[in-house]
Amino acid sequence: MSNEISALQKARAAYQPKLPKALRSGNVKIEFGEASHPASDGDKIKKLFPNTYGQPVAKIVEGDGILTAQPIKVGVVLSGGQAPGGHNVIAGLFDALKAANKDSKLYGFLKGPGGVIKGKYKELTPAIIDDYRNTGGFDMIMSGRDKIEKPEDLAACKKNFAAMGLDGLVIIGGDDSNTNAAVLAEYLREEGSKTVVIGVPKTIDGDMKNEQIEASFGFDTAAKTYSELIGNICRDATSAVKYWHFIRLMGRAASHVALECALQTHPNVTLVSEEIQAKGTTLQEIVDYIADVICERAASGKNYGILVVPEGLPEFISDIKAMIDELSNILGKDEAYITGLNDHSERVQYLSNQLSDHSARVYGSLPTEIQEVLLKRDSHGNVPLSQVETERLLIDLVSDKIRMMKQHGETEAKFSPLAHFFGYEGRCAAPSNFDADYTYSLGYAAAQLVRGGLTGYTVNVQNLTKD
Ligand code: FBP
Repeated sequence: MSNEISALQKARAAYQPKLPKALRSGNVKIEFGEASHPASDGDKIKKLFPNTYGQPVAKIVEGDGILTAQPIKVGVVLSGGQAPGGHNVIAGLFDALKAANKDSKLYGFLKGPGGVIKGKYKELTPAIIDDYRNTGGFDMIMSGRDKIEKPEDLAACKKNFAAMGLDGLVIIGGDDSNTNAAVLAEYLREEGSKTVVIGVPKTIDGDMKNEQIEASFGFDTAAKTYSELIGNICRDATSAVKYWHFIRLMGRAASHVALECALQTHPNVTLVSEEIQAKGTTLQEIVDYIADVICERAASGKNYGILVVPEGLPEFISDIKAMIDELSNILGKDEAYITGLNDHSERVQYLSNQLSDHSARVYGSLPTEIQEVLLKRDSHGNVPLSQVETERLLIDLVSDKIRMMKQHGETEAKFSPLAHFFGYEGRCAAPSNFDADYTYSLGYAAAQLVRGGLTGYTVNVQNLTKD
């Protein structure tokens, strides 16, 4: 690949992300507020995190504080799925550390948490950082989905940090990775290590939100990128007037991406998993609903349209969810045996005998590829939903339904479907100005928490657009 960068890349590289007023002043302190407490399971969490539970809310404000101005060494790791702005978190962290003391050092752990456990890292120099400012992707140091939770992995981290003389580690990741950050922070404090751990919430899925976190970074850019693609398809559909486009969007269990894109592009049908779950809708009811819309549009001469479906949908359809839960239980007990079976049909036969009658019927009605995907779990126990081609499943089932309706003379609809999946196309787009500013500020703020010696905190920036 050539090292030449395009005019657009040059313009993005020159963009100076905006910081909130307090961070801009260069003179900050940390103000402590009320003790924090989890929304649920307080007692259980307190037992698991005796050293870091209930720490006071910390706010970074302008003023003279006791944040260290000594040179410090900080590590950073990108974890989980790519999200636009990850590089700017690192750039913000780097700039803040250097602004406090030019001799401070930032090390990037390679390929996600696995790099932290193995002690694989590189020093991040000004030249490296400059190459990646305002760019999408996580390729500066790459990402991974390993967990840091086994006793030997935690001990390996402590050893690596001691050898590096690390004052702090910043973990940029989703809910699973921030759980990792909390576990590591607790362990290191218990062990008397000087390394503090700070989490930065990231995911395009938009489902890491609470009173403090208004949005997770990457969501804004990803939703805009997918919306542009969907908008183009809408125009194509109304130009060609002959295709129904079934578009699946990434977002794991949450429908936030699908809903945001629907608000931006107005497709004919948008399925929202949370609504489907709340109503207890079955797969057949969804298929009937889609077929009705297609037939109604056909009756007014429109044999084309757009349907948007969130990737997490299967887990929210009542009968499929029940079947996935049963499968998870069976896999929990017999995974080695099931994956050891050579043949797909042997696996289906075995599972059909173990599943309840209804779930066995639902499982049996799915295409082979989907049956196989539902047997996989990632290292955090999630079904790899991005591999379930829900749009194709719906196309198959809706086609059957319309064929039957035609046979009964109930419709004259012409149904020519096309399937699309947008996920990886949006996760590494250049960050929007919002994500570029937000992530740079997150990194800048994380540096202040490390300078303050805080551990077990998740960083957040509020009211970014206000002064
Ligand atoms: P995170 O939860 O790690 O942010 O991942 C987000 C995501 O993009 C999901 O939307 C998607 O289901 C998943 O990653 C895909 O995972 P992978 O990158 O392992 O294929």
